[in-house]
Order: sequence, then C-alpha cells, then structure tokens
Amino acid sequence: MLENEKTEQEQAAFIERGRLLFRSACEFLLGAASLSQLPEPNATEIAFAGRSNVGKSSLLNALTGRNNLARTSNTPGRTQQLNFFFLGDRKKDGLYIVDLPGYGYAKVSRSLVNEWVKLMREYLRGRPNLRRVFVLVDGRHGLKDSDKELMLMLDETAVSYQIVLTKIDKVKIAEQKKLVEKTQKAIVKNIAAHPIVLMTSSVKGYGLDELRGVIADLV
Ligand SMILES: Nc1nc2c(ncn2[C@@H]2O[C@H](COP(=O)(O)OP(=O)(O)OP(=O)(O)O)[C@@H](O)[C@H]2O)c(=O)[nH]1
Ligand SMILES: [Mg+2]
Repeated sequence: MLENEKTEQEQAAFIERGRLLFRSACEFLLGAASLSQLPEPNATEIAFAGRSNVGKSSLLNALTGRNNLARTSNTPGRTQQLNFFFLGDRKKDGLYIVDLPGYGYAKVSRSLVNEWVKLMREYLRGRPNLRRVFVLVDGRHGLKDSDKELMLMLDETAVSYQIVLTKIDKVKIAEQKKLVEKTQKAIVKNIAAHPIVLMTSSVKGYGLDELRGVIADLV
C-alpha cells in the first residue's frame, strides 16, 4: 500500500513504530574505504546517498536526535568513505545505517570519481541485507545528471531506492507539492525506484516522523 493511502489509525501506528525504533541507541561503527572492512551483513541495512552537501549526515543526525553523530560540514566532498552506524541493540535487533560518500562535486578529479563508482558498485552488489538506499536530492535544485547516474546504477544492480528531497525549509510551501509531483513523474521509468518521493528538513524537523516510519517498516 502507498504511504499516503493509510487510514488515520494506520498512520499513527506507522509513526509510532518509527519513533520507537529511533528511540534506541545509535552508534558509529566504522568508516570503510574498501569492501573488506564492512561488517557482516547480519542485520537489515539502509543507506543514505546523494550529492556532496545535500545533507546526508545532517539527516542522520536529525533522525537520531544526535547533533554530532555523523560529521557535517560546509566543505563538499568531505565524507569519502562508507560510514557505518548501528541503530538498536546489536545482540537482538536493529539495523545498519550507512552514510555513503557524496558525489557530484565539481572539483574532484576524474580518478577519484572512478574510485567512487567502483566502490559504490561493489558495495551495491555486495550487500544482500541492503533493503533500501535513500537517494537525497536538494529540494532547491531537483534531480541533477549525477543523481540520474546513481539511479541508473541502482536500477542496474537491482537495489531498491527512494528519493528524499532535502532542505525543504528553503522551498516555498506553495512549490513543495509541485516539486514532489515533478520528481515522481521524472522517476516513473526507473525500475528500482519507489514511486513515493519524500520531503525533509533537518533544520526544521519537517518530514522526519514520516521517514522514521518508512525506515521502521523495512526492518
Ligand atoms: N537549510 C538547511 N540546510 C541544511 C539542511 N540539511 C543540511 N543542511 C546544511 O547543508 C550543509 C551540508 O550538510 P551535510 O549534512 O554535511 O551534507 P552531506 O550530504 O553529508 O555532505 P558530504 O558528506 O560532503 O557528502 C551543511 O551546511 C548543513 O548545515 C536542511 O534541512 N536545511
Ligand atoms: Mg556527510
């Protein structure tokens, strides 16, 4: 069923599941620069991908209510590794959350871009526990060519993904619905893309309950 087709009661239960999941502790596990360093795929995994500076680390911090769990910065291209976090109790249940290295930063050399592509491909192919990649897209800019390239890579590797429009506090309320519709229309042919596009603001806290609920439903 689509997220926006829930009854009021179902919606409340969905939000509550997300709230409970994100009430658990979240710890930083490791930053991996190569695949050999990844933790055992013994729990559900989700990942945040997106252009440098789109707000991946900020969103992880906002979701977990921790200001500096993931490092945020004004310097694009800073997170150059796969940063693994664990939400929940590792002995019982919970999930891996991965803050993926950003892309689309103009000043990065061709060889670094190639390295990024190689690392991402290997990661996407090598994680059977990866349930969904959240592809973050800056709400002010919409889908860029580099986002479309990533989406193609996800379609090819058959990894399910969902678009999250970030920094929505910078988009006029009157424009928000149109932005979602336009983005949803643009991805109809992407076979592994979830049809629903989400909106968030890490600064204002907008859309976080919904995203927590979506994540809880994947565990
Ligand atoms: N207005 C607004 N600014 C935001 C929001 N989320 C993040 N930012 C700002 O955007 C900048 C980049 O945020 P990060 O979370 O570091 O972005 P990132 O995607 O992790 O960047 P890389 O690690 O370099 O790939 C920071 O200056 C944040 O304060 C938001 O919801 N609203
Ligand atoms: Mg980051």
